[in-house]
Amino acid sequence: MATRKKIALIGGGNIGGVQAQLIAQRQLADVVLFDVVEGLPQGKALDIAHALTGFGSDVSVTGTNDYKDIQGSDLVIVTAGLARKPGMSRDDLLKTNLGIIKSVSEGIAKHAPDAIVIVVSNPLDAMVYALKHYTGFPKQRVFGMAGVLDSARFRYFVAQELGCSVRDVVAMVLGGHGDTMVPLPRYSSVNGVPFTKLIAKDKLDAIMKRVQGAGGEIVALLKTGSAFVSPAMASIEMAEAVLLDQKRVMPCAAYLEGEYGVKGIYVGVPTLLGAKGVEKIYEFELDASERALLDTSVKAVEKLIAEINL
Ligand code: TXD
Repeated sequence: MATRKKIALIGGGNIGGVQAQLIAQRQLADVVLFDVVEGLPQGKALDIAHALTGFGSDVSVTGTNDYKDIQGSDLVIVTAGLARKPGMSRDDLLKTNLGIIKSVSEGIAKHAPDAIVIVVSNPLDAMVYALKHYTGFPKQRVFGMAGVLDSARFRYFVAQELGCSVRDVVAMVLGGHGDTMVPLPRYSSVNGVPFTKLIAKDKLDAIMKRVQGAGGEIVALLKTGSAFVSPAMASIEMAEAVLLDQKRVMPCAAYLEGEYGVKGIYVGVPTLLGAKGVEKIYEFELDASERALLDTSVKAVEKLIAEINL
């Protein structure tokens, strides 16, 4: 008899709490919320558990400060780390979050050595690279959440512009999770009609600029942290693709070994997500301007990864 899958959420902060709630509401898996702050994961888990009756959900939701409790997790999602404050770039989090990712990697490698790991912590492209390095897990089992959020933002802004349902809008965003990310309007469409055929260039350029700055826009408004519902939702869409073996085609930060002419770093590319993690990387032709934008983004990621010097 198939038993329920198990997800460990490493980081019980703003995003972790929403992730736990979404997993419970969707009855996706049993969930263990881990954090280093005493009481935080336990309190959030208990609160969500008290809502299971309302959700009509029978998953188990627990909180812990002990890595032993993540034993046997099929999937681990990592949000451990500091979030941005106004005026901070994602890169400003590098040194602090690198130390956190090192300790998190040790806990995962010891207690969930066969798990698939989705990294969310910023600066994303460097943190996912560091976690793969520290855990020694194969590239298929370690990947980052960025493009699903960035493309969700792209889809939302286009749906708003056209007054159509978000369900009929698909979008592709490549590259690093930063200001140099590469929205691809040519490969984004409303029911098959490319954005470039539906929206005037100046308006589309303004939308793409807003997508690149969307994280910072929320940080400036919230003042005390960064986006958390939309990143949680994006990571749970990826978690579902893995745990339900959905073979979704989603932009993920994946480890490249020659794809798109890139070697040895994580970059956002279209991937096939299923039970084994990143099961395939899709390469498609880019025109000269798209290629130039991707090269700029790759250079930004390479610079960041060089700084962590692993
Ligand atoms: O698209 C994306 N990938 C980004 C990611 C979108 C938005 C936010 N992005 C990043 O996720 C953000 O810049 C942060 O680096 C992470 C988590 O964001 P969140 O908003 O959840 O931050 P919080 O609320 O500060 O939560 C972080 C938790 C907090 O409860 C700490 O106690 C915990 O991390 N923490 C740890 N957990 C485990 N182990 C260690 N060592 C640890 N240190 C701190």
